[in-house]
Order: sequence, then C-alpha cells, then structure tokens
Amino acid sequence: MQRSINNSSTPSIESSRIAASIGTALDRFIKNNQAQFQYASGELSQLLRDIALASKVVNREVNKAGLIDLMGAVGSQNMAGDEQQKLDVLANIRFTRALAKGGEVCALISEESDSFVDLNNAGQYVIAIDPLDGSSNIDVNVSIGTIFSIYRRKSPAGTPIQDIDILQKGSEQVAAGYVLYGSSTMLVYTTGHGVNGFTYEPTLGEYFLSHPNMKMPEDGKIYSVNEGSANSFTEPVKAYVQFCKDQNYTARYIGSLVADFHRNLMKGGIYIYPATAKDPQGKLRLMYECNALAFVVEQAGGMASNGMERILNVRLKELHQRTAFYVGSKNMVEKAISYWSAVESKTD
Ligand code: AFP
Repeated sequence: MQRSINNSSTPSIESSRIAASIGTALDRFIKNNQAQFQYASGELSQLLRDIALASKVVNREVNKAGLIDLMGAVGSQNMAGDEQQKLDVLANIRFTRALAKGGEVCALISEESDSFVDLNNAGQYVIAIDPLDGSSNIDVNVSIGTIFSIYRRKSPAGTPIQDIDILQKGSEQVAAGYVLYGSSTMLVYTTGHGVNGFTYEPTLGEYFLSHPNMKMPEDGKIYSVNEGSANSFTEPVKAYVQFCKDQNYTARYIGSLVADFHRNLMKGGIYIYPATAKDPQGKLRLMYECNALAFVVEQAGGMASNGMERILNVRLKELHQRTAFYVGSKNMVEKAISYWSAVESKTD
C-alpha cells in the first residue's frame, strides 16, 4: 500500500519525537529580538555575538586546563588585590581581543586592568567585565564564570572617552549577563526585556535557547554566605543568618559568584556577601560583578541591594568600587534588609 505524504498522522517537523528540536540558536534569537532594543542598529547584537564567541574560546580552554599548562597563578595580583591565575589572564585577553575586533566597544573596564582600556573610539558601547570570576576554583575543577555589563556611551562617538561614559549607574545598563562554565556551559543575558538562558552544544559549537523567559521564585530555602567570616558580620547580618537557620534553610556556598547566583536564580534563594572586618565595603565589585547580576535578577523578578539601597541606584565613584551584596528571591532579600532597617530605626 502506498502511503500518502499528507497523511495527518505524520508528525510535523517541529514536533517530531524522532528528532526532537534542539531549540533556537543564539544568533537567530538575537536577530529575531533585535527590534526590541531602543537603538536597533545591530551593533548591540554584534557585541553580544562577540561575547558569545569569546566565551566559546574560554570554554574550550577551561575544559582543557588540566591537560595543558593553564592552571595555577601567574605570580601577580590584579587591581583588586587578588592573585591572578593563568586562566584569568587568558580569559581577559580572549574577551578583549574579540571586543576589539568587533569594533562596537569604545572602552572596556575589566577586573584584570587597573584603568579602562581604549578600544575603538567610534564605538557606541562601554563594557565592564569580569572575564573569569571564581578563579580560586579553577584548579579544583569547580564551576567558574564570566560576568558582563554593557552601557551606551554618553559622549559623542569619535570623541575621547570621559568619566560620564565610564561611571554610569547600574540602572543605565542596556544589557548584562553571565556565562557559567559548569556541568554544561550556559550564557544567560538580558537586554531589559526578560532573561533568557542558552546552553552550549559543544559538538555543534553553538548556544541554543534552553531557558526562555527565566523567572526567579519569589521565595526560596537556600542561603549562600561565607560563614567562615561570621565573627566579623555586623549584627543585622548575624541576625538574618540566624533566621535562616531557625527556618531550617539549606546552606549552599560554592565561592564562585556566578555559580551561586545561577543556582539560586533557578531554585530560589539568597546570596549575601556583606561588609566584613576584612572588607569593610564588601568584597565584590559593583561595576563588573554586582551591577550585571542585579540587572539580571530584577528582570527575572528578584531583587538586589547593598543592604540600604537598590544596587542599580548606587552611584559609582571609581572603577574598582566594592559593595556589600544581597541578591536573590524578592521576599528573601526584603526580609534580609529588614534587619538593617530595624537597626537604623533603633539608632534614629
Ligand atoms: P576570585 O575570582 O578571586 O576567586 O573571587 C571570587 C569572588 O569574587 C566571587 O566569585 C565569590 O563569590 C567570592 O569572591 C568568594 O569570596 P570568599 O572566598 O571570600 O567567600
């Protein structure tokens, strides 16, 4: 019997279970959504593609690190005083090179450079990046990440970069995101229209949309803080951590901000890096760690604060400014910062 190719029982190409769809490729997604962006010139799209490309190269190197001589320190410290690992330096080179070649970026601020790096003066964008965060975890094969923030320059293209271009508040970001080099590699980003997550398919060499329109649970049961420093926490932080224990919350702390953040984004939770005796302003960097994650978390329905103020409203005075950071599920962050308000009202 001859079968008709129009038989209604024939599965459609989209829904075929024999060859399940792998999803939308990042390139196509960027192109399809380009019009959402206020300055839909294609430059931001190209910039996101450049970041994706550099992250693939870094991913390749992270995966080979144990086989070739890429582990360990280079013997110098970065601006923030952290010991630079070989992969820190290498990731910085990979991202800087990709962004320089792309031509959309006029200035790059990196954890690994003392001052900003001039790229293409005609470029419309400023980028702040932590090329490889959590680098103390490299040698022990634990998840690490890249964090990036993108701003539109304020001075006219073609003129010298000014402070107003560089020292912008987090609320002025036009896009931000992170790459997580974990059990799989993921790129998660926002352009202010929700958060989308893409998983890297290594055999195809491409990111595919795996987590569309990500939403953070409003509540959670995970708290992430380095309790080794508990003796030097302020009273409100100590009280909130005690509250978490009284609620039988689960403690989870990897020591790689991107990995801790991503887990909490998916499952619901709070990440805290408070001011401590060792780091009275907090340890994390506002410009290339906290602002990007604050933008992502707000777009996913969560919240980010320094304990007193919304992270995205904090005024930036210098490139490597540090901050205390409370980020995560909205109700949990609100609860944590209510301990600060309680202290403030007692001292009024
Ligand atoms: P490194 O990149 O120097 O390892 O710093 C990582 C980090 O900034 C962030 O990813 C972690 O959440 C945080 O430091 C961990 O700091 P502690 O080791 O003080 O808990």
